[in-house]
Amino acid sequence: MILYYAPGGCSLADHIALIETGLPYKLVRVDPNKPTEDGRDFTTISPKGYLPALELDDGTILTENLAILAYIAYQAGALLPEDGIDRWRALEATSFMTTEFHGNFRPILVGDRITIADPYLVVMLMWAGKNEIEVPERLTGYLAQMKKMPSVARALADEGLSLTPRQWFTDQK
Ligand SMILES: N[C@@H](CCC(=O)N[C@@H](CS)C(=O)NCC(=O)O)C(=O)O
Repeated sequence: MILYYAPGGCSLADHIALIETGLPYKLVRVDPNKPTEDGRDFTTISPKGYLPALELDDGTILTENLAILAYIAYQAGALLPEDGIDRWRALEATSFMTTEFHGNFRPILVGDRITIADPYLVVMLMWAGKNEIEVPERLTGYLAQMKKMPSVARALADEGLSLTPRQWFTDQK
């Protein structure tokens, strides 16, 4: 699989999920109005021009965070409980973030297991930090815990980002 990403963009959620599951993947960086890292016009890969995009092993391109995160979870048999209400809560929370994250940040965590909602919430909370938007202490504590996860630290390092989002987009490679 190939994840087309922009450093610190919402594709970071998929990047963390890929690392967390241990599935094999490659990264191709996409910057606005530039050829992809490997020299292609991104709109020939994904005509919408939006990130993230995931290229499956058969060349199929999948877009939309909710679909990509659910696909990663399905392939790995992880990050999305197989049944029970937590499965639907994880999808509910991820859908809420993809559609409504510009609204209020709310405590929407699912149970005590990591699901596909968590990497997305990490990105949203980091964006909040970058924009100096205050979030409830409970979520600040959650983010501090999540930043200690090896998958989060590795995804940030791979994208050339610091743990302090305020510096994002100025300290990129
Ligand atoms: N609904 C999409 C939204 C994706 C999205 O907004 N991606 C941003 C990067 S974080 C983007 O590619 N923006 C490009 C643009 O606005 O032209 C999803 O959840 O995947």
